[in-house]
Order: sequence, then structure tokens, then C-alpha cells
Amino acid sequence: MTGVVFSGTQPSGVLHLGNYLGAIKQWVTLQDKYKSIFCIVDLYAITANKLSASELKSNIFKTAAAYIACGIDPEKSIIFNQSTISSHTELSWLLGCYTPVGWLNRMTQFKDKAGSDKQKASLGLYSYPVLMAADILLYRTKYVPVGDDQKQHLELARDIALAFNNHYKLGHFVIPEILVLDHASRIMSLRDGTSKMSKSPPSEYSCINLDDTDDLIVKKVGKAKTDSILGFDFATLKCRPEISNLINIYSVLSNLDVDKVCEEMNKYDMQHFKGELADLIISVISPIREEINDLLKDQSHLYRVLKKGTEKAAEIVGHNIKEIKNIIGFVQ
Ligand code: AQP
Repeated sequence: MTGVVFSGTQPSGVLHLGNYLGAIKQWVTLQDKYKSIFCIVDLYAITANKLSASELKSNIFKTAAAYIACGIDPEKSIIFNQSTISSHTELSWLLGCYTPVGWLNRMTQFKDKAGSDKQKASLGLYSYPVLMAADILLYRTKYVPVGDDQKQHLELARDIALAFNNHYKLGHFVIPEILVLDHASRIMSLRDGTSKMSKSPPSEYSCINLDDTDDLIVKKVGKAKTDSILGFDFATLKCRPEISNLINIYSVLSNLDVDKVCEEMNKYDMQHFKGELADLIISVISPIREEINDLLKDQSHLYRVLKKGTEKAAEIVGHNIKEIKNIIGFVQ
């Protein structure tokens, strides 16, 4: 099949169950059908929480290990880190000149991440959706498999591509399409069913990390917030965000429909359900964790994977960035 797939995660912390179910699991299937590029978007990781240099380096290796452990095959897909190809930031500047500030002002993720004092948020955090557009458009990407939270940024990337194409009356940029998995598109926090599971959670019990031990998974699921209503009535799930999230995670991991999970779990009490859920999560996470730990023992191998990925990605972008500059009218 034709078309390029591009996606990425920020190495702003350890990858979690939300990243896996909402994005990476999909990538594993797509790599057999399309030319696939999976980036470690390290330039985003410095937009908000400032990590130390050693933390950032370690997160980049951990993310590369997690990609491979989840099933991304470096022989089939390109795995590289964004900061190694300067065309990403170069195109971001160019596209920024075709992006009205009003479009960026509408981005809800900036509003969420900037917090109450927006004046103190970095310019990088504000303009990050333009860099994301550059990442995608640089590779003439057709499909972008992401979680639900990235929908608005993808819409912006499409608008920027159309603005550029229309200005020069050329169809240079491929208009990318979003691929979102319905049920896994927004895995919520274990402590608050109305906030998404995230790498920088307010409590370590909100999130199942891909490197959590089995004991820690049991503990986190055991402490997951529930409510005082008995049973798992499918009809009332909408009003029970925490239970709905736990049932949804069970459904995605077991490939059973949500109503079937409710029917099955209605036979048991909450403690039993949590035990079943923890076992199911462990059956998926445990082999991934083991492989992450194995891969991290040999950083030079991971470094070689990233370097080879960078070389392959550079071959694609070199020609494209020249063509874009030519279209704009730069003398090169
Ligand atoms: N909770 C989630 N449910 C489903 N999908 C999710 N994704 C992230 N969280 C969930 C998807 O994972 C991919 C990588 O996301 P990211 O790491 O680049 O960015 P993020 O959305 O900012 O992740 P975090 O965990 O919330 O990080 P912090 O806390 O550092 O900001 C994307 O496809 C995303 O949709």
C-alpha cells in the first residue's frame, strides 16, 4: 500500500499504558502496511518541564527501547530522534510564516499546559504545533496514528499545508489524515477519570508505566479510584468516569466489547475485578518491561539504531526541504 505513516512520542518521561494503547500498538500493525517513521520528538521535551541533560538523554534511550520492546522493528520502520535532523526546525520556521497567530491561539493543549500564568510559558510551548506540522509534512506523510488529544494539532497541520499549497497554487504538501483508535484514543488517569493518563501526573498512582514491576501494577490498580455504586451496569458507565476508564482498559486489552466486559464482571465485586484487570495489564506490560530492561543494558546498540534511523530519515528530507525553499523563492 502507498503512503507514509509518521508519529512520535515525547521523551518527557517514561512511556505509559496510554501511549501504548493510544498510539504505539497501532504503529506496530501499520509498519507492515506502510513506509513508517517513528520519531522520538525530543525537541518537544524541553518546551515545558525542563529536564536535566542526563534525564533527557536517559529518556531518549528509554523511549527507543520502549518502541522496540512494544514491537517496532528497526528493520521495517525508521526510528530516530527529531533533534538530529535540523530540517524539522528549519521547516517549522518556514511554516510559521504561513500560520496566523489566531490559529495557534485556539490550541487547547497550550492553554492546559501553560497553566494559569500564560506570560511565563515558553515560546516553544506556544509554537510547538507548528513544529509538529513540520515533522509530519517534511516526510509527505499520509497517515498520522495518534491519541485523541492530538486531533486539534493534526487539524492545524492540515490547515497549514493547505495554506501553503493554496498560496503557491501547487499541491506540494500531502494533506495528512489522522488515525485514531476509537476505544483506546483516550486512556484516563487511574486517580481521576476526567483527566488523561499522562507522563507528568500529579500522583505516581495515576499512571501505569511500561517499566512498572508486576507488584507496582497490582498496587496501582488496587489504589485506582472507584465510586460507591455497586456493579458494572453498562447503561450507567457514562456517569462513572473512573469505572468507565477501568472497564475500557480491560476491554481494549482483552479485545472484548465494553458491554461484554460489564456483563462478565457483574458477577464479581470490585476487588475481584481489579485483580482480573491487574493480571491482564501485567500479561501485556511484563514482557515489554523485560525487553526494555534488556535493551537498556546495551546503550550502544540503541545508539546505532537511532543513528541508522537518522541516516534513512535524512535521505528523505534533504530533497524535500530543498524543493520547499525553491518553491518559496530562496536562492540556494
Ligand atoms: N492517555 C492517553 N490515551 C491515549 N493516547 C495517549 N497519548 C498520550 N497520552 C494518551 C498518545 O501517545 C502519543 C505520544 O504522546 P506524547 O508523549 O508525545 O505527548 P503527550 O500527549 O503530551 O503525552 P503525555 O503523557 O501527556 O506527556 P506529558 O505529561 O509530558 O505532556 C500521542 O499520539 C498521544 O496522543
